[in-house]
Parts: sequence; C-alpha cells; structure tokens
Amino acid sequence: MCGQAGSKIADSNEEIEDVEVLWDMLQKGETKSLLKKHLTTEVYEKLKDKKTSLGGTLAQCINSGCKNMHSGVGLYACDPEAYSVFKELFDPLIMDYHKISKVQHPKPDFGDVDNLDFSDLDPSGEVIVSTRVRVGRSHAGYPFPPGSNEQKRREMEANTIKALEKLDGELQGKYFSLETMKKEEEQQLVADHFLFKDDDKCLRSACGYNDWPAGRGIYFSNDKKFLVWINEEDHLRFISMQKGGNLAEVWKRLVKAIKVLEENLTFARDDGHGYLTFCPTNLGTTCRASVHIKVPKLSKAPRENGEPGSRLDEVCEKFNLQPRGIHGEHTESVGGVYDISNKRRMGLTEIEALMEMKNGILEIMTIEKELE
Ligand code: ADP
Ligand code: DAR
Repeated sequence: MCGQAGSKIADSNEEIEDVEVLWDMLQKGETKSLLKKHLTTEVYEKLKDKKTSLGGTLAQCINSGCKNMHSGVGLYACDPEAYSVFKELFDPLIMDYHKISKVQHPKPDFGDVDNLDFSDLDPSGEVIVSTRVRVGRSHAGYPFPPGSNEQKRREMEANTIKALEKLDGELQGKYFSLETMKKEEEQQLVADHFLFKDDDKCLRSACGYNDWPAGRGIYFSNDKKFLVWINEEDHLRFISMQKGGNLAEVWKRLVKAIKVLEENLTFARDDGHGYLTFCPTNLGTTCRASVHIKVPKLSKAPRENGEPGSRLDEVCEKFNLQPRGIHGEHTESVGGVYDISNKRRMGLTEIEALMEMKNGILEIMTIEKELE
C-alpha cells in the first residue's frame, strides 16, 4: 500500500502528468497494484483520449497509481462520471476488489437498529480497545479532488455546516475549521485518532490535498463519539466511535446521524455503484467498521498454509477483513494492536457489511485465545 510521506509534503497543488508519460511509468514500474493488473494496453488505448463532461481525464484517475508504486489499488475517479466514461477500467477493478461478479449494488439497508442480535463484542474489555464505523458521502453535482478547486471546497464546507446545525441530543456539537485550528491542537487530534492527516503520498498524488487546508475541517459531538470529516479524501466522512467493543451502540449512533444529514444534503448515488466516492474501494455502502484489537499471538504466528506473512493476514483474507496499523491506512501496528475492519463495501448492504466485520472479529478473538 502507499507509504506515508517521510515529512510534510510541500504545500503545492499536484501536477497531473501527460497520460503517455504515466502509461510509460506504469509499464516500467514494479507494482502489485490493481491498476497495473487491469489497465491493459487494450483498455489504455481505448480510454486515453476520453473525457467526462466535466473535463475529467484518464490521467487524473491514474496519476497516483503511476507515481506511487506501493499503491495497492492506484486508481481514483476524477469525478462521478468517471465510473461510466472509464468503465472498461473501473468495472473489472471494482469487481476484483469487492469480490462481485457484476457492478451492481443493493438499496441501502442499515438493519433494525433497535433489535440488533449483537451488542458488545468484548464485554471483558480486555481485547478490543475501541470501535469505529464510518461511511463516506459525496455532494451531488460536485467533482472529486482532481476536478475541484478552492471555491467548490468552500461551498461544500458551507453547505455541510448548515446541515450539521440540525443535529441535536447526543449528536449536537461544534465545527472546527483546519484553517483556524492551532497546529498543536491538530496534532493532538490526529494522535488521538480523531482527525485525518495530510501526509498520504497516494492521496497527495490524487490531488487530495490541493488548496490545503481551504474547505477542510472536523465536526465533533460534545462527547466526541460522533465526528464528521469535511474534504479529506471524500467530500464527507460520517464517523461514530468509542472506547471498548460495543458495536451496537456505535452503529445506532451512526445510523441516527445519517438519517438526519441525508434529509439536509443531497448525496451522489447510482443503482450500479451505490453511494459514489473518490476511491473505488469505498463505493456502495462506503462502510468501514473497525476495531482496534489486541492480537499479539495471531500477529506473530506463521500462516497455516506456509506462505509468507502472519496467521493474522491469513485469517483476515478468509473472513474478508483488512488489517491496518493503529494510525490508519499505511501505518504500523503498535504493541500488537491492529485496526481490523471489513474489506468489502459494495455488492452487499450496510448491515451485511457490518455482520461480515462482526463475525470475522469474533472468529479472530476465538483463534487468538486458542493460540498458545
Ligand atoms: P478511513 O478509512 O476511515 O479513512 P483510516 O485508516 O484513514 O480510516 O483511519 C482514520 C483514523 O481513524 C486513524 O487515525 C485511525 O487511527 C482511526 N481509527 C480507525 N479505526 C479505529 C478504531 N477502531 N478505534 C479508534 N480509532 C480508529
Ligand atoms: N492509497 C491508495 C488507496 C487505497 C484504498 N484506500 C483509500 N481509498 N483510502 C492505494 O492504492 O493504495
């Protein structure tokens, strides 16, 4: 996966290379990305001169994956239309990542939140440090980072702030702009896993930090258990999180917030892809449900099938889970604690994605306990 920048990346907007230059970089580069796998010569020749009605190009979509050989995926949609204009590239990559045989997605279904058949995954409080569930949303009618600009980002920020004012009760809180936030405050929020970073080389190459920090910010409920990220990788991320393993509480809070916000904002969605997001790995439900969990034995045990890597990787693959470090994607685990979440987000409903994570985490806890 794409590595973190060693130091803060210069605050200049990303230059998109010519598509021929990018194609040559990809041919010469050593990478295991899904972009390399699915951008065949035939697909490249067919798409290289195409444009979306917003002026979006193939070069904008592949710039990151061609410049960052450590990418695991390497492809982003320049704008929502990219998923249809460049479908010969996006469709096979989407079906590969989400393990689906057709690019289609069910209607939203969050389950019956008042009658869930689970609550706290770790009543002992000894294994699961914290639980977090997030979804992404894009404002209908707005491009993704490569086609965006400072004015559009500020418009999206203003529209979102208006909608956030409708949140009450446990969801009531305050918005903090990154433009006015003190550096030490920002660093503490990142360290405490609340706020996003601006040092992911892949996202930088995808124009994700253009015009930084204009239009970026974070909303917190008063108890800091509900958050909204504005204009990080996606236009919006709705996040519910708390200490411990009570997945039911985290889920109920998130669903309650989504219901209020979707009455006050219009989100980009289509029947083929579900909710549209900048990265194809987040399409559909856009739901990533994760625990920070202590797995010191699993993470050190060898794979049962003898292949390189840990038993943890093997179990995650079996249950469609994805391990990350504790500071998010592209970071390392600390003290045997990993961020483990569902990998698939499209081709299943929100409650099915949550169940896939829940069942996988319970299996992981059982295996960790059985290991000597
Ligand atoms: P996303 O896919 O939501 O962008 P990232 O992998 O970038 O997630 O992580 C974003 C932030 O959320 C990071 O600071 C990470 O530490 C934090 N995070 C993710 N899962 C959990 C969790 N279960 N408990 C606490 N913090 C979490
Ligand atoms: N860094 C990119 C994105 C992978 C999926 N994660 C997202 N969208 N945050 C890569 O290709 O590795």
